[in-house]
Amino acid sequence: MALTKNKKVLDFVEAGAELAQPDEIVWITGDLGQLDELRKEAVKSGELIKLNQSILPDCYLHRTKVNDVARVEDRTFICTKSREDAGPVNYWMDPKQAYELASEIARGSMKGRKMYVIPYSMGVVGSPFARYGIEVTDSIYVVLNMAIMTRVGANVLKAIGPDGDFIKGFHAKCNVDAENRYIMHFPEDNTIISVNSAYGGNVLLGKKCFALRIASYLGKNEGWMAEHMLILGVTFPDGTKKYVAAAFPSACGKTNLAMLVPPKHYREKGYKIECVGDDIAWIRVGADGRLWAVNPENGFFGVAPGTNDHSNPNALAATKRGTIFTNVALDTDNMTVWWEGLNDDLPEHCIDWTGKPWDRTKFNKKDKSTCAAHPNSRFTAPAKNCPCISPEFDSKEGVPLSAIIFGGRRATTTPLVYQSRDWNHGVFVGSAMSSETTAAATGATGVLRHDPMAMKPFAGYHMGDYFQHWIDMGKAIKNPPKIFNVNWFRQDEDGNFIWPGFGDNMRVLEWILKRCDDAVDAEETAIGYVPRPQDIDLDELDYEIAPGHKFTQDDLKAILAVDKKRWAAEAEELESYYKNTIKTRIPAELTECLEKLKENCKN
Ligand code: GTP
Ligand code: SPV
Ligand code: MN
Repeated sequence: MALTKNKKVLDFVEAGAELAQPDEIVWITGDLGQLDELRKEAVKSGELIKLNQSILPDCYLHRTKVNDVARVEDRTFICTKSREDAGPVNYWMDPKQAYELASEIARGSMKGRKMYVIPYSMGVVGSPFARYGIEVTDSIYVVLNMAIMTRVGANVLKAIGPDGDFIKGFHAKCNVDAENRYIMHFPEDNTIISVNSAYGGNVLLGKKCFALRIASYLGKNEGWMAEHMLILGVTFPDGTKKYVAAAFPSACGKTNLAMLVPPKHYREKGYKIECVGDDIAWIRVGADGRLWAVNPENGFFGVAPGTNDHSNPNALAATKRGTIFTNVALDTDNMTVWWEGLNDDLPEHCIDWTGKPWDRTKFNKKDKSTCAAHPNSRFTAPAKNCPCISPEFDSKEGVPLSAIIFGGRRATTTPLVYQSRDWNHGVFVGSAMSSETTAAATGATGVLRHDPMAMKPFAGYHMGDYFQHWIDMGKAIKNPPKIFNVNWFRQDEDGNFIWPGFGDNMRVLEWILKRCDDAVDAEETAIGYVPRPQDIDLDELDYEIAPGHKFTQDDLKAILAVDKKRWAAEAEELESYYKNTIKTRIPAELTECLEKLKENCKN
């Protein structure tokens, strides 16, 4: 039975049903009993595998088709009337053609299936930040994931009201045919259509599709920002708190930084990190002239491989109940999960992510085809499970930002940390980001590409206009956060990470926060302010870059150094990206910064 009298909602659901022709329409109420029934149904059909309920209560495993394991950037479209408005780094399709194509693919695709109607909120229901959506889908996996990742149910319909608007999302898994997979966005119609996939980022339409692509477009028009950023809170020994947002590309460390456990001597002094969000931030200018951020999500869709008790104990703890695992390995001795980097106890009896028996004697870390879990295997865990979740997680106003951090995966060139000179230079630093590609999207990994503000795959409009929006926002912020860039991923000649990373990133965070208070000096270099090596706390640091090679202050010096030759080449490359890719819509403020960088790198 329909849960609302809102005609726009009813018309949208009816149109979806008319097209896809499901046997039945089921409204998701948010009722726990209803979700329980759906879990049972999914276990019966094999869509979910029930895990050991005494070790992992309410946890399930799901395996996708092998052709459907990551976001598909080349099948993700921004469908604006004018091609120019989608800009140079998005794939574009004419909206009329896109609607026709999607209709053709989805027509009759839910025959013999049920269509679920999910009313969901991005943000706390009733908060000034909150935006509402309705996703219709034929996948129970999508329903159960959305129920973790967003706030779902009848109260959302109430908040939309009898005449309110919402973001329309239509998902049909069809035959999960990679050749007919399309993730289409219609920012001018507040509409998203996704067909022939059942993988997270392509089908949990509240996440990347709505909260970044559609929301970035709304933000540009309404004067706010939707960013691919974690939000964390730092508590200082004197009890004060500061908040930081950080944009890193997919699988480049947001979840890990958001839940960081500081080294022992920091904890003993009274430092604490709390997580507000691990992937998306919606940001507005507050009445006090500062930037205020909320996390519009309600759960974590986190990368499993590499997550362990040392790297991210908080994320691991969050996955111990009420979690859906996707494409990890199944330890059949005790019906628990395993992935590369969880521990050294390779399970003896194990089913790999493709559903085949796994032979641990053939395992070779460097060869992906021998891995038990897919490199982009994920956990969907409720945010409330996280031991370090911030008390501000549910705040309707959000948290004020002291710093914004950009960062990428760069084996060379980019130092461990540097600070921009001011807001506009910070925007330039974000626009100049490049990062090595990861398994979070299909295609080759480890390829260096431009990924401005970690938004290359997520800005729902022209990248040049997006840069301009950042510049314009700067004019509206009386008390802007300071902007930094970090790189945890510098490598030695043998490919070892030089910086210890993870909890030890606290040492860099501390310097960043001191800079926000003007409490520490820095060296001015060609690219911005870099720490003096003695200002990064290396106390009790015990890290081996390679067997027999302990990390010392010389290694720190090496990863703080600014190599002008490399940066001259970097600037030249960036110039070509601006000129040949972004072309006409580059703000003058950014070309000025580029000219200054080129000048600074001479001789
Ligand atoms: P998305 O969910 O795709 O947006 O990824 P994310 O940015 O949240 O990345 P996440 O924190 O899940 O980390 C991705 C991978 O990078 C994992 O395998 C981590 O173990 C690894 N990683 C994270 N932080 C660090 C770090 O400081 N140093 C090193 N060497 N690896 C890290
Ligand atoms: C990312 O790829 O940045 C993710 C995972 O956070 S997905 O939801 O698939 O986009
Ligand atoms: Mn992400």
